[in-house]
Amino acid sequence: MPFCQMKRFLLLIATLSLPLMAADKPNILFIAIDDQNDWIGHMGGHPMAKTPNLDKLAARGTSFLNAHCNAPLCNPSRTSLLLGMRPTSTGIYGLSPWFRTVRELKDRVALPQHFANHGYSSAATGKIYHGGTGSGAGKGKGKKASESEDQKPEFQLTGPFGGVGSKPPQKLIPATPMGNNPLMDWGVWPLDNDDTGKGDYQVASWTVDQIKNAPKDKPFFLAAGFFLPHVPCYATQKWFDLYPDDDSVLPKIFEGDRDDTPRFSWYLHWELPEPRLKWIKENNQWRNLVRSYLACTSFVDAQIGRLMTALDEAGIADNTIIVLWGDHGWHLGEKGISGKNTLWDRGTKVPLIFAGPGVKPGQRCMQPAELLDIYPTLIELAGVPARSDLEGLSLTPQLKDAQTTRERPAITSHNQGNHGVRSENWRYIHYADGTEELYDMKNDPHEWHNLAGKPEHADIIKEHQKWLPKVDLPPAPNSASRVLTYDPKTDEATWEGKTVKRGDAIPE
Ligand SMILES: [Ca+2]
Ligand SMILES: [Ca+2]
Repeated sequence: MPFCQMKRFLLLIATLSLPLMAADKPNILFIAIDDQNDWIGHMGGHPMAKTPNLDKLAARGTSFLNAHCNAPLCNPSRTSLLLGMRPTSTGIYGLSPWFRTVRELKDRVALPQHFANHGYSSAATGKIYHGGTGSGAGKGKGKKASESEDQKPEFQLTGPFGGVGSKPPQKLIPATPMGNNPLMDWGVWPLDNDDTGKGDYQVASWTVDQIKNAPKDKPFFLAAGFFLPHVPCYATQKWFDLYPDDDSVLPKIFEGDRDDTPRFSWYLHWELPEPRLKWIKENNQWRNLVRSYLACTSFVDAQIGRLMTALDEAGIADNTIIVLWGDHGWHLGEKGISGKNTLWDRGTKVPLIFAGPGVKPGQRCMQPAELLDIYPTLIELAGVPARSDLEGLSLTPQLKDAQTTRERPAITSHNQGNHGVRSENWRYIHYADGTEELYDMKNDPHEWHNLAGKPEHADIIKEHQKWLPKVDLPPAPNSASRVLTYDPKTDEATWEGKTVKRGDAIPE
């Protein structure tokens, strides 16, 4: 048989056998946690963090303890993960635009769509994309996906939006600087210890229903996106009771830590609703914030436990790949700030756990991994057709043997020209104005002592510079919120449309 006829014949066989093969494929349970740093029991980011369900999930699979987001902010991180492209390749750096409004990305096949195109049913609830299950990014900025009616849905079926849920009538903490944003709040809520009114509780309930009623003739791609511990960090009293009400909960900080970080590091989070540590301390909110964040993490952990129980009870745990990820880290006083938008481990390191068929249980992997690796990894694990347009690396070698070297470091970008390169032992940061940081992560895991500029480390820096993105696009049209640009000719930065000059005082 001539080659092209043979190819056509094989294609026919493949097409005919598709429904049968699809039923044999593993399900995917895709779990996202918003703003979750490494304060997870087995990850060791906080010695008191109580996450028994995430630890059980990790024991059933492989947990990456050196995994990093590709952008330290919701919209760009999630866009990168779900498209399998670096933020520097999409130009999506801010909370807007929703990527479907960008001409080059409009028809790009996102991860859940790829699975739906290959025999999977796809469903989602809560915060998967920045705009939930696939509408526009942000409120009032950028276009909603519904404006382009020919657009394929991101998911075939969508559930509740989730989000904050039950809210106190007014903020529980004093007015915060830089705009007193209503999201900047935390504390015990609701007061009656009832969790059922919380958005994340409803997200879990809907997901449990989907698991119970999953069709038997088709594998599923089911996505559950939890909102907490994103601010406002409201949790009921029982979750606070897991943590001592004293200063032993506070993270370690180093006074004067920012003395050796370049001024440009401030530009990345120049003016934000998230209060600085100075305000948090002055208003006696540090312990409250830390306990609130931990309480929310434990609450979300319990919701994830409900999903795992549902999988066990439905008898499909053995045929379901679970992937769990956080979209970026969060500072709780470290380096003088709260919030995200940084290129240090506290801002970039995230939980990343795989469990299920093809994943060796009980492994901890120290190799650097990136969230955009999830797309090619799931493709390989599930045996759906590969794609040639993905920028991540499949982690299946590490899922079989956690010691296997991954051929490159993890790279996080926050706007054009600002990149963090995280290898097994080092973190190198390059800012748009050419300033740099280097940390010895083995001996200085809190990144307190910037070694850039010391001649003995010139080779290490050079080695890490090799990995700076070769494609480094300016912001996509209609970019807004957390967008930073820099003009080397004038040495002026522009943060959210406002010029920042060398002499300007750092906003508090
Ligand atoms: Ca987020
Ligand atoms: Ca320092």
